[in-house]
Amino acid sequence: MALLLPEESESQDASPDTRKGRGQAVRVITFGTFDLFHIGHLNILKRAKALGDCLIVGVSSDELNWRKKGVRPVFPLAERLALVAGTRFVDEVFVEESLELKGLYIRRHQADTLVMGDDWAGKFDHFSPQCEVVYLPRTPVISSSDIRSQLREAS
Ligand code: C2G
Repeated sequence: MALLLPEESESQDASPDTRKGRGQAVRVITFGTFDLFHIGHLNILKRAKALGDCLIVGVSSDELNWRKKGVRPVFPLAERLALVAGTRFVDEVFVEESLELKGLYIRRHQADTLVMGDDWAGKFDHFSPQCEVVYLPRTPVISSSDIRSQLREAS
């Protein structure tokens, strides 16, 4: 089942065939570049963690960003990994090498729930037989691309 959750609501699925229903730790996974780490990134990590007990984050490699989005992140991968891992909401980080490997990453990390911002709404619904898919509203106004443009204009 794919869900588009409003601000501050929680996923309620506690049926007996879910980890939550069995009283086990619920594993949540999310993905992103997290370049120029900002409040929108912190908010989604905080809200993703609130949907479970353990938050695992796939941080997109520099190569993936260049190949898929034509963008070179300002902060190198090692720093983006460290920033994400350094927040108190994140339990594990790994490198997302390919957008096409999401199914594998979800299985490998035994994720019960996939969380993405609603700029991705509908894009990952096909994973719903594998795990719950939740889209959270983006934090308004701020984005890494806007920060990049503002810095360019200011220089
Ligand atoms: N985000 C947000 N609010 C913002 C900006 C970003 O909620 N104002 C969310 C995005 O929706 C995403 C996460 O923060 O879920 C990471 O955002 P980006 O670093 O922009 O990630 P993106 O480049 O969209 O990469 O496999 C998917 C991609 O790697 C996602």
